[in-house]
Amino acid sequence: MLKRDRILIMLAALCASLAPTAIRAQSGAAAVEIELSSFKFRPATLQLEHGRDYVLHFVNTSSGGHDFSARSFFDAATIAPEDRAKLDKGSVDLEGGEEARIHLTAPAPGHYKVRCSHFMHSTMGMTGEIVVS
Ligand SMILES: [Cu+2]
Repeated sequence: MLKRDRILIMLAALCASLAPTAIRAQSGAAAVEIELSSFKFRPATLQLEHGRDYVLHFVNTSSGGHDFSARSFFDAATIAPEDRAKLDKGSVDLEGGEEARIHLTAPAPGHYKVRCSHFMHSTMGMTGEIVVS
């Protein structure tokens, strides 16, 4: 076998081993828009499918700060490594007008609570739920 052919075969094998990751990254990840405002999440209930890839796009449309605090959900989900730093103790914190995208794979089926942890915001109705089925 020519040395060049061996190199080509090795390259083909390398590409094959990398392909699943590349496909997953470009993905069939479903985009989900979540608006944070004073004092609600829209939608208030997110319906996700266990094991499916998502891009959660959080947008704070108000002038004040809010967060999307869902520790049990984010702890159980598989968060893309490049997005892990956007979470602090299971919470995405956004100043007024800010947005963030988190790529993740939905965790085990269940009901996961969501709230804004800013002072009094959940009392004023800023709560929600993620339902994974
Ligand atoms: Cu809030």
